[in-house]
Amino acid sequence: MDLSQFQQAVELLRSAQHISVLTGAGVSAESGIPTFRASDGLWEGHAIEEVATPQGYRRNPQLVWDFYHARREKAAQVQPNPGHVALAALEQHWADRFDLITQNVDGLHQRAGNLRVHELHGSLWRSRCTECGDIAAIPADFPRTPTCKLCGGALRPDIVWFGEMLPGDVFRDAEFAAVECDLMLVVGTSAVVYPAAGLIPLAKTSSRANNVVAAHVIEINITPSSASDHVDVGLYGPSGEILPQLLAALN
Ligand code: BV8
Ligand code: ZN
Repeated sequence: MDLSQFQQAVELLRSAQHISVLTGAGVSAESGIPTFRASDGLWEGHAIEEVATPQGYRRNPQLVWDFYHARREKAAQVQPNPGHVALAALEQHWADRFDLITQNVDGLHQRAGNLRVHELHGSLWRSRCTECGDIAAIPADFPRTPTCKLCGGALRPDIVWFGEMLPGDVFRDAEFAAVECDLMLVVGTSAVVYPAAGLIPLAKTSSRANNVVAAHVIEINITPSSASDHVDVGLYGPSGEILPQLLAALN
């Protein structure tokens, strides 16, 4: 990692008034959860269209549930890594001037202690009724083929699939956090999925009501991403190492 870039990142953190963080699958990689695109388009052996689209669910709801049951069981077995823990410590410091926007559905940010988490793509830990829309936490004794307790309708994972809208309230909060912040950390994302990736240029170009300084952007990734040309500082290495190093340099 480039030390002058690291020093620049520390200075930006020190002077930040409001921090927003955008995370992707890479922040959970060191916990043992496979990233989305490392598996050349196959996701744990499945084509994306089969398991992460409404068409795939309609075609074979059981296959989709088995895919998400397996990912939920895997997420239950792993622990937040030092990168997750460092992000929770950052929120402790900035409190209500800190927002964590995640594309991840594994719940590891919350398990590490983050409270202000905006889950853009839903959660492995919730179901949604295809009939009455009820959203419920998934219990330990969840059946393989689940039905709604309220109306008996078929349940689906409470996940945003390709071609589906993000939850309006969540995305609005995420946009607000991108506009409000004067520093955005972009951690472990290939930045190819929209509208999530659009939050990065939004942070850079937007200005807060009371001042014209738009946000600086720091990218933390093991390799450059689609966002790299637009970031102010790039720190390339594992986020589970870099985030704790940044935190230590602040203290
Ligand atoms: C929408 C479900 C429209 C949850 C996900 C053509 C047809 C249809 C749609 C589109 C199209 N073209 C564009 C679109 C829009 C589409 C899109 O953006 N497609 C992309 C692929 C081109 N977007 C959508 O469909 C969205 N909805 O547009 O609706 C609409 C409009 C009006 C009305 C109706 C509809 C919905 C997008 C959400 C899709 N759901 N997942 C789940 O099961 O997980 S997205 C999926 O990608 C995952 O959620 C994942 O989080 C997300 C982003 O990927 P990343 O998190 O970045 O993961 P990735 O593996 O790619 O990268 C990992 C990174 O980590 C890498 O950079 C790697 O270097 C780094 N890394 C690895 N290890 C480490 C590390 N970094 C640091 N440390 C490490 N140790
Ligand atoms: Zn129902």
